[in-house]
Amino acid sequence: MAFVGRSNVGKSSLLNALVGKKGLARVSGTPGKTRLVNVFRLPALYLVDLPGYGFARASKVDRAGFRRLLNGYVEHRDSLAGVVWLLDSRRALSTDDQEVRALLAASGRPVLAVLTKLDKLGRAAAQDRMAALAAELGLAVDELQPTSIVSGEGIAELGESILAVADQGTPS
Ligand SMILES: Nc1nc2c(ncn2[C@@H]2O[C@H](COP(=O)(O)OP(=O)(O)O)[C@@H](O)[C@H]2O)c(=O)[nH]1
Ligand SMILES: [Mg+2]
Repeated sequence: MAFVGRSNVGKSSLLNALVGKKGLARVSGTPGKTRLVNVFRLPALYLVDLPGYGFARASKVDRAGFRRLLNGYVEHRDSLAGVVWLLDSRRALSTDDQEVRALLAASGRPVLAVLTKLDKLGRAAAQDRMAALAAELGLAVDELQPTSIVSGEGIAELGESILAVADQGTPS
């Protein structure tokens, strides 16, 4: 399963929360830090932390390189069971998000849409943002998985969903 999302969305934090090991994936206050593909081997599957996109200070060459990496991974990686796509619950979709969304849709891969940092919103604001993002994505609200590494909300549920997708992706 590959983890995809803009820089600073909380990918590494979520990977650590899922695996239950702080510091396994490098969490950073500095956007654009993860420039390598980090792979975490679990008993049932591999979790792949792809570099974040949309980092404002990244060079054109870096951006193009990232785009090639993501395209190649999503379109050609035979062993890819699915994609966990992270969106910040507080933000509207960026242009990069829109492009990645089109790429994921075109790939036909199973996609788990995850909202991060729900603890930063109050209950009413969280409901509003989830409805707005669902509408923007053309999804039902219950197709978005809200998460927070602070409260632990949604981590176990996401783990279950990942295992279910990985299971379906395993050749028999
Ligand atoms: N409050 C809060 N902060 C978070 C959450 N997830 C990540 N962060 C913070 O967001 C920043 C970026 O996280 P990181 O995992 O490095 O993002 P990445 O660039 O997508 O890998 C760090 O300061 C994290 O502590 C969350 O659920 N709640
Ligand atoms: Mg990271």
